[in-house]
Amino acid sequence: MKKMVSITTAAAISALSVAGCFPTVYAEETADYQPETANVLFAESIPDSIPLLDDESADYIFHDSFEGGENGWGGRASETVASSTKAAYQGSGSLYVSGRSDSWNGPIKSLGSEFAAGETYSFSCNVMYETGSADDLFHFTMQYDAGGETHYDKIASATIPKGEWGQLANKEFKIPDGAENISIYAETDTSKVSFYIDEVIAAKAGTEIKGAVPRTLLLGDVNFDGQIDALDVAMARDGLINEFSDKLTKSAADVDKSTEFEINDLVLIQEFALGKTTEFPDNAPELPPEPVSTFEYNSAVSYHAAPNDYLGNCSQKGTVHKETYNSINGNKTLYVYTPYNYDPEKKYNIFYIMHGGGENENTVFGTDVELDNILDHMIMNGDLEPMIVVTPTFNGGNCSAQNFYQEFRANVVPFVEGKYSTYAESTDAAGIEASRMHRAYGGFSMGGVSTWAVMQNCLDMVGYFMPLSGDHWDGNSAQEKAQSIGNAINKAGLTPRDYFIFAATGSDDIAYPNISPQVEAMKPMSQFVYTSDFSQGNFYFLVAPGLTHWWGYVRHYVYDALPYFFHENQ
Ligand code: FER
Repeated sequence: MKKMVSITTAAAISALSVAGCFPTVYAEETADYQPETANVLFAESIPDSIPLLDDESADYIFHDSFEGGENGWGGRASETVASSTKAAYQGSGSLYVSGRSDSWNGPIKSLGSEFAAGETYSFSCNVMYETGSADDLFHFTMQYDAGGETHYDKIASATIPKGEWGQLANKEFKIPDGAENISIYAETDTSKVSFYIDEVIAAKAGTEIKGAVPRTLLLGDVNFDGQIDALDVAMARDGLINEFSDKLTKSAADVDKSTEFEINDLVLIQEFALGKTTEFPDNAPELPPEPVSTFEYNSAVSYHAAPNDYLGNCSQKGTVHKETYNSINGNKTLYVYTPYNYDPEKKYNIFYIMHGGGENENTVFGTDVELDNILDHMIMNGDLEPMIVVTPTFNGGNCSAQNFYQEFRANVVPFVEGKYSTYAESTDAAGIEASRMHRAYGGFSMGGVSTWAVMQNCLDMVGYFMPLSGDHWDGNSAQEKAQSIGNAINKAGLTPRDYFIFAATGSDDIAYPNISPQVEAMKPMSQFVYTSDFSQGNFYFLVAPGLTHWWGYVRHYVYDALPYFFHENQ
């Protein structure tokens, strides 16, 4: 269906002039512009912004439009399925599914005896969702029994942008031979987002069933026809008077991205349509500063040893679990500390802490360090929120302190966080990245070396870092070491609110002469804002007077640093 264009460019210009805000230079320049010619072109090329369903109902076997009922649809599991007038692709009703506990939950309908196994049909379903990620992958699926098994065959799949109706359609879908108990349903690929379906149609094979075409944003293309021309000027002018009915249209008209559609946007669209300009100015407001926590930091925290009783047994003990897992460096062991009263229904921050050279995964919870006792007391006394602490190892196979980050990414994090309850909603890359501000990594000596390497290579996984008595081993000079970290941060595209570093050592530690120059080289860099008040900055170096290279001291650095983690940028 095509629409005739009734408004002319000249009319659009005069409307602007009437508005009184139009630059005066236009009279001459419009002389060689030919609105008539342009309008002939527009009349040929402008489709309706939302294609209407063809009224070829003769070919339809059913057409569920959810105008006031569920049309025989229900849920596959315990999700809620109900007709809704909050959104509709056509008419005023649709079917809404919410409370989905799995991606395969969704609205389902069984097909009647008019559908036969071995026959081919045309199926179409329109889908829309309003929350969560910018787009989502949906499937329109057929469930049936055959050969003693239940099968799930995809009729059609599509990635649909948030807030837009999109179609899942297949005009030649064959119901497999021998299929019985046949149903059709809509689902997502992985998300549990709530969604709407509308105008579900089945028809004779080959029937072209029209459906929703999601619009894509192009600044100035107010009518979503793929070009910026006189019709957009006319629609924009209407929008100024009557306001746009939906957000995407307003965004397309707000060509300077000021977040408001105003007369200057109309002028800019006009200039563009006339060929006077080829781009729009960017007046996007600067983003407001990210919220900061109200945690009471000390801005220059100094060394304090944990109280003596923190080193002994605690009446509220957590549990240290021995775990074995397969890794790129062979079969390995690590330990997982879960806090007193660990509840797998809750989410916990997680801290991975690495031993030093000549040590192993037993060291940190072993008799030399007994960090679990300190953690127990800190959590019991409210110094620390209950959290999970993991002691992996860089021993084994081809593993080293410098390349442990590979195993950390490939095996350690997915294994541990698939088994214990952290903020990671999934252990794929997206789930780990989304929870990175709830994940910390630290280590002593060679474990400190591994910490800088994890920082350089796993910024997408970890938000908080605690290098203890170890420096970075990429770079010959302090400047090169600092720069290699800075480059990784730039490459990750992070801001200084996205990562926090609490480094520590003793003034008499053998590593102090290595770390101190690196810290000094980092301080002036734009990526680092030096303070232990992480509501204001992101980098601190605690130096304990007189202390040497020994876990007996270093465990107290953990006591000082760990309460400062996990408050920012949640
Ligand atoms: C340092 C980083 C690591 C350092 C020493 C180590 C002397 C490790 C030493 C070892 O495990 O023997 O900056 O400084």
